[in-house]
Amino acid sequence: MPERQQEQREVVVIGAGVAGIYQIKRLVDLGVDAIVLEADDDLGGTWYRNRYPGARFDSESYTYGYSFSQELLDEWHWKERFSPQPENMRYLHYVADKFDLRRHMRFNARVAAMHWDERARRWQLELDSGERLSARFVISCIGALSIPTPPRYDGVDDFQGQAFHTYWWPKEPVALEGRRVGVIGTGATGIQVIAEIANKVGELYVFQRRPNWSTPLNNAPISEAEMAEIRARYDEIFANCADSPGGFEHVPDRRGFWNLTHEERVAFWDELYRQPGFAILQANFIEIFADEAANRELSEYIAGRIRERVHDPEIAEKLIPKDHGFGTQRLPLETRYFEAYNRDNVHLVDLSETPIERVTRTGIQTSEDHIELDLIVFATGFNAITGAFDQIDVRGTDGRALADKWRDGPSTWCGLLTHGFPNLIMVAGPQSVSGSTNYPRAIEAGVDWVTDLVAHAMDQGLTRIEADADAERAWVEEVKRAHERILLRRSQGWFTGYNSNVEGHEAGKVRYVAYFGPAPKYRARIQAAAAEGYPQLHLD
Ligand code: NA7
Repeated sequence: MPERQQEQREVVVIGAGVAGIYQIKRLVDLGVDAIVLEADDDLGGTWYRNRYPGARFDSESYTYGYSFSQELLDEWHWKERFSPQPENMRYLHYVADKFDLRRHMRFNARVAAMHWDERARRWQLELDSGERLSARFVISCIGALSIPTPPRYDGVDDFQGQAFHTYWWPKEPVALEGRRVGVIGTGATGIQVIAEIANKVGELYVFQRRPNWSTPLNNAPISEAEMAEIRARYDEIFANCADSPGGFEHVPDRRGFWNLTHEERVAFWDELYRQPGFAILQANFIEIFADEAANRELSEYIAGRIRERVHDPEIAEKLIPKDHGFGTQRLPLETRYFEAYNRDNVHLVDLSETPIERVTRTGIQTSEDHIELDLIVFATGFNAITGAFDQIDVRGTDGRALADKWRDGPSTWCGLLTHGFPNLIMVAGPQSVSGSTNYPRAIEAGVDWVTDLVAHAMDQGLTRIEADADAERAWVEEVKRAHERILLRRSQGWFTGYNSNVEGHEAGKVRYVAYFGPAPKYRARIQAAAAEGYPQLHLD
């Protein structure tokens, strides 16, 4: 313990991204003594880091922004239906400045450890600088996709050119013109970056292990007049999002897949394919998520679209997923992604046929070829949802490590608290609904719930809040049941906790990291818990 007086806070919020910004706003308004600790040197979280070319929302911008301030809604003009990263950062800065939140944030403050002190009923936190703080409550806003996972190929460190994960895309401009660029990974990130840089680089090599389904984003500018209409409709927009299973304005079609003819379904899909964003997924028939025959028919339709757009039929086949149905993994949205493969400078390297053997000093060696490269971009994903917790040495009651408790997968009550770790409250935590919906909508609901709990604790003079072990077990069972109901249960992606670059997260080992029931049902459940005086929690 250092000589000087240790800093004591009522609440420490970890992370100054979309969740942490709103969380600190609510706590400040409540008059709570709170501070945000942010590991990075600025706010913005995912939007601060993911500055690779092509990074943008795939939620409609006006459904992504915060809903809490009428003034903010009146002032802010979203310029594109799906706003790009630089604009998103301007927005988050605008919010932080408008509400004077920056003075409650400390940057370059990475939490290395937090240990529960049962006697004091406080968390003792240690930053990687060695500095210590103590807090009654810790609210984690640490990001579901904040721990990038580069591949574990031999020789990665030997490469003499530039190489980085998309999450670490440098702030300074990266030369692309005339260069030989390799992109490894074809998830939502790879698909954005590939489509954006295909016509800017010399040669582009796409290293694809498994293709993903992807459909058009259908982005467009938002004019002053349209923005005025959106502003007038904000109440309705947020009410629609709150009512929909995924937190979007797109509402599932309930006519019944099998009540329509094949021709009627195709006509409907033709219309959805032209619509913006996740309409093709969220406004589709609900049967596509659980009924294999329905899903197969839709997948075949989308495959047909890919065949239409890619000139070379062999390449088209390689870009069509054969191992999972449409919408059973996170759906990437694209802008002229498939057309990129019609360019002479874009080369698809199918790793299922010619796997990468190693990275060399000058490029990538596959089982067939050595490909010379100037720049390698790893779009290889994240240690999703639990990864950011694993980075902190979190010790609960009896010194138990959270990483141990969650070794085979997380276990929480509604993604908000976890037994054995009192006073740690999670916004968008594992097994909450956030991972599977329009993030900020779920985040706002989560922050509001957490803030009410903190207010309740202050009111009642509570110093210890812990999830009940049985209530937690029941929630984990509910999370599993929701998985079992949908085809997604068999897919390999971060929704099911798969990541080939992380030990123990291999294919076939499902980690129940997110709740896939409808968002309104989830929200009703946590609101009911609050209304009933939190029977699933031990309050003391
Ligand atoms: P994802 O969706 O996890 O995609 C990662 C991609 O990288 C995927 O195509 C993987 O192929 C591929 N990958 C991962 N490791 C390797 C190795 N070692 N070799 C070759 N290819 C590899 O991450 P994203 O960043 O695209 O998206 C994450 C979320 O960020 C996204 O859903 C948005 O919400 C924002 P695989 O399928 O595993 O064979």
